[in-house]
Amino acid sequence: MKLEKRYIIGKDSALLIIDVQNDFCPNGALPVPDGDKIIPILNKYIEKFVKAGASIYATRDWHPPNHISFKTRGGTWPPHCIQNTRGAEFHPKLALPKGVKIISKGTSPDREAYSGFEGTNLSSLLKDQGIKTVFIGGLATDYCVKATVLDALKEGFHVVFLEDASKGVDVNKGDSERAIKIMMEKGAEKATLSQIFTQ
Ligand code: VGL
Ligand code: ZN
Repeated sequence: MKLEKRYIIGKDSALLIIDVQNDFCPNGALPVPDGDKIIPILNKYIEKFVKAGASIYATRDWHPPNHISFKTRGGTWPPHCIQNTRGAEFHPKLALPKGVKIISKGTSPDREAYSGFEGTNLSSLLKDQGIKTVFIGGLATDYCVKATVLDALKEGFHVVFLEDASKGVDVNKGDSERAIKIMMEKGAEKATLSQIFTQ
């Protein structure tokens, strides 16, 4: 039996929760199948990170009504996560703690931004705080989670993809598996809740 790596989280660790919004959950405008199933697990991660005094960031897709990614503008997706609508709100069951830092992305009409780092100050916020390792989970594995993981690696962070706290869209069968493979090849590690410990 292979011993699982243990991750001990502290003040130099951050949890990045990607786009756990109503529109990406069942009954939303762009639902990830079973997207809401990760929420109870994410809440357990949140508890551990709060206990460890680690930081918690939540990204949100936060589009203007005329966003370039929408089919209405020749893009790929149905309109989703439009600023200040119910679909753009975080899922009500997600227990975001006091002091969570919210990062809005995809806010310019003419620019797509899958990654939480794209067009935001996320990288400098993390670096100014002395964050070395980011633990990333959320929606969707094959789009925004993948893009955020790859950018975090480029920015020089240690990156741990949270396998049990992420779900993919799988527009094409196997997209999520391929996304995970690419994240690992580029240098991310993967973990589940039982591997996370507080000091
Ligand atoms: C996302 C498609 C379009 C995501 C955002 O959060 O993964 N996917 N916009
Ligand atoms: Zn979007």
